[in-house]
Formats: sequence, C-alpha cells, structure tokens
Amino acid sequence: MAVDVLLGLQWGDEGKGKIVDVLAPKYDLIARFQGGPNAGHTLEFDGKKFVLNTIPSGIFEENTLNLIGNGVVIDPIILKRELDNLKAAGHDLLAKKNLVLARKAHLILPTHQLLDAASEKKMGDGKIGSTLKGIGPTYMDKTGRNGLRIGDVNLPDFKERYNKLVEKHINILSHYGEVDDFSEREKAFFEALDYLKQFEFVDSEHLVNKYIREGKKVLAEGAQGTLLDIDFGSYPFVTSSNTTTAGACTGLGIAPTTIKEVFGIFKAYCTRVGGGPFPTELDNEVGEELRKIGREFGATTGRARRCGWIDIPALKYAIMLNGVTQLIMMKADVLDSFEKIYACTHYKYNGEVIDYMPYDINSIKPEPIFEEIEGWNQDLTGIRSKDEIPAKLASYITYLEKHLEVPIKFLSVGPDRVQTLEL
Ligand code: 2SA
Ligand code: MG
Repeated sequence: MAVDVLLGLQWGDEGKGKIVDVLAPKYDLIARFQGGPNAGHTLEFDGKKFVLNTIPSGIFEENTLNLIGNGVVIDPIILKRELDNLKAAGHDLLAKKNLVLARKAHLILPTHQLLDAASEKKMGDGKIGSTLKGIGPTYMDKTGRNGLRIGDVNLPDFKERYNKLVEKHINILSHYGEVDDFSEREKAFFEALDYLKQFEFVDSEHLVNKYIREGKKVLAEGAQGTLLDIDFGSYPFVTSSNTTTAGACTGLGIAPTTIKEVFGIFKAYCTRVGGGPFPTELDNEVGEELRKIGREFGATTGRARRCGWIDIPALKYAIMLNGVTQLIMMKADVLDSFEKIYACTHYKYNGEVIDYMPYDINSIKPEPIFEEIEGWNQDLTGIRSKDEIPAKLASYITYLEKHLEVPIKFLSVGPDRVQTLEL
C-alpha cells in the first residue's frame, strides 16, 4: 500500500496546493487525478506565489515526479501557458523532466469552452456558475464516447477526429444561437499541442502501479472539493468529475487496496464559488469580513467566493465518503480577529432537527443550527510550533475532532509553506 490521497472536504479552495507542496518532499510521485484548469492551486514560498491549474503541486520539489493522470481534462493552451509562466520564473519543467502526461487524459477543445459558455447562458438564473473552462462538455464527450485524448495527437487521423468532433459541437452551438469565431484559439490549440508533444506521454495505470510495486511513495492530488463531486455533491451545482477518493482509483488506474492515508483538507470556516446551495453562508458583513481577511477570490477566475461558518454535518459526510484518516485544518489565522466563532452542528430541515446532509438542499434550504465558540483573538501567523497554539484554539481543535472522529494532524496559520504546523 503506497498511495496516499489528498483532497478537499468542502466546496474547493481548501488549500490543497499549499499542503501538497509541503508534503511533496515525502513522495516520489505526485499525481493529479481529476478536474482540469478549473482548479486553482496556490503555493507560496520564499516570497513568491504561484497558481497552478493543471500541473500537480509537487513540481517545486527536486526528485519528485509529477503526473497529470488519465482522469484529468487538459486544455493544451492553458497548460502551455502554465508551463511558460513557470519557465519564466526559472522552473523549466521540460528541462527538469519532472512532468509526465497520461495518454488517456481527455482534451478540452476550443469548442468545449464555447459549449460551456452557451449552456451557462441558456440556463440564466439557474446556471451552475461554472469556471467556463469547458470542463462539463469535455467530460460529456468522454462519457458520451466522442472525446479526444492527448495520446490521440500522435495518431495519423487526429486532425480528422478533431474535425468530426468540432462539427458535432458546431451543430449543437448553432442550436444555442450564433457560433463565435474560434479560429485564433484553434490555432493556439494546435501550437500548444505541438509544444506538449515534447513531454513524455505515459500510461498512468502502469506508471503508478510500477511505483507502488517498487515501494515508492505516491500522493494523489485532488482538485475542487467533495461537495462538488458529480455523484455526491450538491447536484446539479457540482463539477463533472468524482472529486472523492474513488476518483483517485479511476483517475490514475489504481486499486482501492493500494490506498493508505487519506488526507482531508478543510478550512476553519467555509467557502463556495459559483451557484448552488450553501447552508452556512453568511450573506452579510461577517461574510464580507471573512472574504476580506481570507482573500477569498477565485484563484482562476478572480470571482468573489461566498463565505460562511464551518458546517460539521457536511464535513462528516465528506469524511465518510472519502474514508479520511487524517484531517488538515487551513486558514485558522483568518479567524484571529473574531471574538466569537460559530460551528453548524445540525440543520433545521422540514420541521425536524437533523445532523446529516439531506437529499434535497436546493428547493428546501437546511437552516443551520450553530454552536458559539470563544475565539482565540490573537495573531496566529507567527506561530511555528504546536506548543505556541493558544488554549482557545486548542479547544476548538479538540471540539472539531470530537465531532468529526478523525484527528487533525496539520494546522495552517498563513499562506506560506513555513506557516504549517504538524500537530
Ligand atoms: P466547472 O467549471 O464546470 O468545474 O464548474 C462547476 C462548479 O464547480 C465549481 N468549481 C470550483 N469551486 C471552487 N474552486 C475552483 N477552482 C478555482 C479556484 C475557481 C475560480 O481555485 O478558485 O477561480 O473561480 C473550482 N472549479 C470549479 C464552480 O464554481 C461551479 O460551481
Ligand atoms: Mg482553488
């Protein structure tokens, strides 16, 4: 058993990128297993900040290989841009040879993006609030068995396959209305593909299992969060992939029995970006303050994230679905200035008090029941060891562990690598 999984337990943006970067030295391989450039993984160290979309967060570590797994959807234009930006900052991954791509990863075409935009426009108020990166339409073509995979670029009839798929897309788009010109983007798409061909394409299932056999350590890096999972999230306001531990199996080609630790990441409060239900949302000045202090803006789209208090029933649901063995609490420092903080322990729902996430949270809103908790009211950002944790924060941690029944093993008190405490 040599694979650990790291994923988000809320609606994304829990800080997965930062923690992968911190843990990377312990691993030989870091593998992204689902999602695509809808993700924005932010890493900060040595006064520098990087946002990664498709590229795994282990690239800054020497001796760690990074894999974009078969479950990921790749926009070649965005991936090339990420690689260009990294190169300009002194990290040339082509030279370092520390990034490989799964042949079976599906490609996001320029027309997938047009379809995403057209679908969102058509839905009006009921829209998903997608990142408009073409994620949904690409996974639709994958499950619809029409998709193109990055390994296909080396096939002699790639261009014909591409044209056939684009023709299908144009047909659909013309039902929505006018088809925007995408010739510039198409040109960039093929240029980017040519560039990406210089990287090694692998069969991720064989690569990862070889690592496992050789006793090497693998970390599977999730994107988005459990409550955005296509099966178990707040459907239809979800992303189009399995963001849960199960997704690591299908998104890399590994058996469930190879998985050892499951790191579940959550914020000391909660955020959501895009549409959909959010029981503990604070649509008021407190939410505004959390957004301001926590700098809660989309790492990819810049959209303001909705903010609210921590939701224990939702976290318990996520822990169950993923088989979480260790918890990691992020952004505790964002609560430094709050005299009182709140944790939702139950919902009032349909005239009843319940402690679980019900089936329908779209048409009937669960009303959160909060417990009040004394804030620690002190600056945590300079803390570097667990002995310096204030008593009130220590009791908040114990309180959460009691409810969640899983130990909190790491605590983050700021965006920098060094602001991470092992508990
Ligand atoms: P999509 O684009 O089809 O996956 O959108 C569907 C829903 O999933 C949400 N989603 C996200 N939520 C939080 N963070 C994400 N990544 C970026 C970030 C988002 C950004 O790190 O900040 O920059 O706005 C992410 N990706 C997808 C999305 O909001 C929809 O609700
Ligand atoms: Mg993010």
